[in-house]
Amino acid sequence: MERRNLGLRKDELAVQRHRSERTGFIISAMAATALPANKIPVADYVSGIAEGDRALLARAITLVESSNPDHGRLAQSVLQELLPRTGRAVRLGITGVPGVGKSTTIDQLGMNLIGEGHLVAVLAIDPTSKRSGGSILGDKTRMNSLAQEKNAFIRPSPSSGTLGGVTRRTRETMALVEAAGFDVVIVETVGVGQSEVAVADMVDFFLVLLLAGGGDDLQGIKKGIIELADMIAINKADGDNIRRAESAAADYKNALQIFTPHGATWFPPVMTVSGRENRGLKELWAKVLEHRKTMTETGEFAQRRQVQAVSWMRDMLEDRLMGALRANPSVATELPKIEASVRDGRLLPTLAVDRVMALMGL
Ligand SMILES: Nc1nc2c(ncn2[C@@H]2O[C@H](COP(=O)(O)OP(=O)(O)OP(=O)(O)O)[C@@H](O)[C@H]2O)c(=O)[nH]1
Ligand SMILES: [Mg+2]
Repeated sequence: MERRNLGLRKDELAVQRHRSERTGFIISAMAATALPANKIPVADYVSGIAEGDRALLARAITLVESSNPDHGRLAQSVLQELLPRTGRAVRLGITGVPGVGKSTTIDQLGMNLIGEGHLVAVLAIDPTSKRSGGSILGDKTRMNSLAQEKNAFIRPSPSSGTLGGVTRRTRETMALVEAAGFDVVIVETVGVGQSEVAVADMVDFFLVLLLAGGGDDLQGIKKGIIELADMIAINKADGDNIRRAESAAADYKNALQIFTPHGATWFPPVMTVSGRENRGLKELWAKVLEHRKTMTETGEFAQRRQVQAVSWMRDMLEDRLMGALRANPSVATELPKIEASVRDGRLLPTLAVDRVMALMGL
């Protein structure tokens, strides 16, 4: 047993063992060997993932999430080889304030899709996870059904790093799960801060979940999320709440007319759903497919993916440059002093930046 553990941290092992018990993943012959994750040859990762091997997929994701540069390089080689197998999934982003019912909806929608023969992967971007210890998918009870489903793959948000870093890792994980044959990838993000923009920038369809709430039914519009939305769903339209949800939907419909440009191919629909009661989710998925068909016909689908690929590259470039900056020893020594001078008003921010750039040789 001890030999098998080689190369995996204790916590990683615990997670893997836990996951395989819960979902019944088959541990492959390859993963069962004593090889640490960074000693498995690229070709074995590639063929294993292409065959849908969950254990190798999980280990490749671990490489993607690792901060070790050797792991990073190996992950990039694997991703490059798998590139032709990526891009075929329906990529759906879901956002909404905490408690709006994202996980419940994903759980139910995911089960519906698995019932239709799909393979569903759920990833998360949770900028708050550092503080809250990974709330978004950490609480297993939130996706009870999917968590036990062998045709589902749930991966919580990488628990550390900048939003840029988390975004990169989620994109790369998306590529890996697609290569492993998952044909629906759902990315959940909590509706705070910049993470919505990041998710909207990596999916084909961005769904905003809202609640009918007393008086502030247009809360989403204030935040500017609506401009990113390909669809709005008022959730928890069940029990006593149905009428209120429908009235909120009418308000949003009106408001959206102001935000959608004239001549747009897609007019974001507004629906009421109940994730808990599986109400409206069939219609919701039909809209996702309709959007895909319409946008494919006009060429906007391909265009969106192209723009996203470039923005992925730019985000990575920024991430890498910032990484190089932080890793530079002279910057590490000088930066606190430079920042202190800026704080005291002795040095202009622009000149401070010049100095840092000079330290980098730029
Ligand atoms: N009535 C009703 N309650 C729901 C529905 N969906 C979720 N809930 C309840 O709302 C609470 C929050 O649901 P979650 O699915 O965890 O919400 P979330 O948006 O994923 O929350 P965070 O991950 O914390 O941001 C839970 O108590 C759910 O049981 C629904 O469709 N109807
Ligand atoms: Mg959740």
